[in-house]
Amino acid sequence: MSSYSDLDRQIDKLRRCELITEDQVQQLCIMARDILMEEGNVHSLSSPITICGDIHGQFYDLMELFEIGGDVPHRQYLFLGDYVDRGFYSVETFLLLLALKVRFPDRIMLIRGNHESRQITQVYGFYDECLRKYGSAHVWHLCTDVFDYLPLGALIDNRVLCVHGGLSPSLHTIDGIRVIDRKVEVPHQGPMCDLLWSDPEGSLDHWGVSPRGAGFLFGSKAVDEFTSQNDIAMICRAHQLVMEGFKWHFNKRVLTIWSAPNYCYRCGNVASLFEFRGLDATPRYQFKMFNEAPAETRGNPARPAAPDYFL
Ligand SMILES: [Mn+2]
Repeated sequence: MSSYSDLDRQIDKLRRCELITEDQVQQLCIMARDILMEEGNVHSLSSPITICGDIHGQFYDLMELFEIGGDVPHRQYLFLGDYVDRGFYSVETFLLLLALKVRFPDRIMLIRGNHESRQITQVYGFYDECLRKYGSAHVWHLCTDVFDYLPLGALIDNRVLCVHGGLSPSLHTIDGIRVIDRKVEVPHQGPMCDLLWSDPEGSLDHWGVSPRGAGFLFGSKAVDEFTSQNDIAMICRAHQLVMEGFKWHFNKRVLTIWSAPNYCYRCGNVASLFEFRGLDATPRYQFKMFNEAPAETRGNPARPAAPDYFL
């Protein structure tokens, strides 16, 4: 087993965007799995907490995020998934977040996004990156095995439900999420798939077909019913690029948070963090906005930008 000092050295290395060895990755993934296995599908957390949306391998922008939001373990973080694919540093990004999780399990929470999947990462970059940086698919296998253990959601102060995508027509209660057998590859359909793939749609009452080909579009009445039945104040999710970094839907009962500035190094969007401090009579929170890391700190991208379609 690695000691904390070994782990701290690996974290220092990863913070410099340097790779740790394959043996260290293996050890880290074993420890991470043991921790994640003990977490429920919907992990309970307490405010104050900083909630972050998609990162997508933009390592140097993640460093900006910690610069703006404060460091682990001084701040408590919840990341809403999509750590990998698209950006140039999925390996370093995921391994750093995982190492922080192992080192400070109660101060950083990682839930699963639709990109934390064997199938998606073979198309959108993470698999190729592992092959390029480690010379084999071993690290990809280790990481994607950890993906299966990531929780599907988190519940803050019993009143704010956090998931990567959104609601599912086949889930009416949070208890219904709690009993899913999550320790599998993301299925192509069904409740687990929907939690990771769905999007809010303002023009809908209930449910619509998603143009993504997975998950659903959910409307205002679907949100009404779910929030009142489960006595929650709001749903916080990520999954969709918003140029302004965050977006409210349905009279502030659903929030989209996006934390990859200048997504794919060319979208020109700002990113944000959601600092949630609790619910009294009204929710107390603050958004912190941030831009991409300066070009001189991020080095040269190893390959051209990704194609047009943003999953
Ligand atoms: Mn997503």
